[in-house]
Parts: sequence; C-alpha cells; structure tokens
Amino acid sequence: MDLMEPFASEVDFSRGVIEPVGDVIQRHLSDMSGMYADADAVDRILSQGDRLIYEVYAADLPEGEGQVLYCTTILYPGRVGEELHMTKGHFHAQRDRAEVYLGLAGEGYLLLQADDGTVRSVPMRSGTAAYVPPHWAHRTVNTGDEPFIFFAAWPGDAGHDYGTIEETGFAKLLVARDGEPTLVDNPKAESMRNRRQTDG
Ligand code: PAN
Ligand code: ZN
Repeated sequence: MDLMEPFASEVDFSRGVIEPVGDVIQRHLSDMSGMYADADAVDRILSQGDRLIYEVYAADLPEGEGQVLYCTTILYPGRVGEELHMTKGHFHAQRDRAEVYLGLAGEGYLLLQADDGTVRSVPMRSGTAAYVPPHWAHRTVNTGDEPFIFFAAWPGDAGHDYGTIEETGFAKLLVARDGEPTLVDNPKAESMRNRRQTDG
C-alpha cells in the first residue's frame, strides 16, 4: 500500500480562496444561460457582456473510493431578472453519496431536490454546517449583497451528474420579492414535465 502524505491547506474565510489550490473553476452566465427562468433577462445581460456568477477553488486531491474531496465556492451577489444568482446544481453520479457544506461568509440558501421533485431549502450563513443527504440534488443561491462563500467536503467517488438538472431544472426558484428571498414554482420545470409526459 502506498501511504499518502498528510497535508494541510489554508482557507481564507473572507475571500474564499484555498491554498495550495488544485483546479479553479469559473462559471459565467454564458455557461448556464438556459438555467435561469427569464431568457429575456439573460439575453439583455449577455448583450452587454458576460457576467461571473461563481468560482470554485478545489484542493488538489485524488478522486476515488476512500478519499474525501473539498473545495470552496464563492457565489457573487446579483440577479438574473428576479432570480437570485445560483450554482448550476447537480446530483452526485453515485446518488447515495452525501456532502457537508460549511458557510464561511455572506448568506445564501442551500436548495435540495429529490427525484420525485420534492424541494427543501436550508438558509445558510457564516457558521452554518448544512448536510446534503444521499440522493438529493443540491444547488446554492446567494440571497445577500456580499459574496456567499462556503466550504464543501464530499466522498472521493461521488462524481457529478449535471445533465439531469440541466434538462429539468429545479421545481422551485429563489427570487427576490420586495427585497425578501422567496421560493416560487419554476414555470420552466412545469412545462418540461408536461412535455415529457406528452412525449412519453
Ligand atoms: C460543491 C459544488 C460547487 C459548485 O462543491 O460543486 O458549489 O456548484 P456546481 O458543482 O453545481 O456547479 C459540491 O456540491 N460538490 O459536490
Ligand atoms: Zn455535490
């Protein structure tokens, strides 16, 4: 057996940066344009230039059974139409793999969705440890005016399935109504469900 060397990273809670860092991922609005409900708002923003929605700083670790992977996410504040800035969201490819999120700065919601369309929301701020149980798709939403920064750790053999959420969306959206984050039905998810029923 090859023994892996123990190591430590430094996590900057206010900036969200991990050092030393492995992969850094930047997601712009153009990478997730179809995920926001208001297509006109997306076009309006993109016609003025692209927008950075979030960044992920991942520790440089090997994937695979027995490992634990971790990263930080920096989700910038803002809206697309009424909808608050969010991550793409995913199921784990191995659906029974759980995850832990820890809020470091700013505020947001963790949105979770089960296969049958059941949605749950968990408010998060600095110090909130939120648990993503097995079998729930998960996405985060920035509900504040500052970057929402959180740390995440998950099993090294979980993998990521983005396609399911890309196709169907979440059944609920988080929008800003009178300055309050409000969960509303996603009209797009509804029409897609109807279309699938008609097709199938
Ligand atoms: C998180 C997410 C991260 C970015 O580390 O990957 O917040 O969100 P998307 O992956 O949905 O773009 C996690 O849940 N890892 O499993
Ligand atoms: Zn995950």
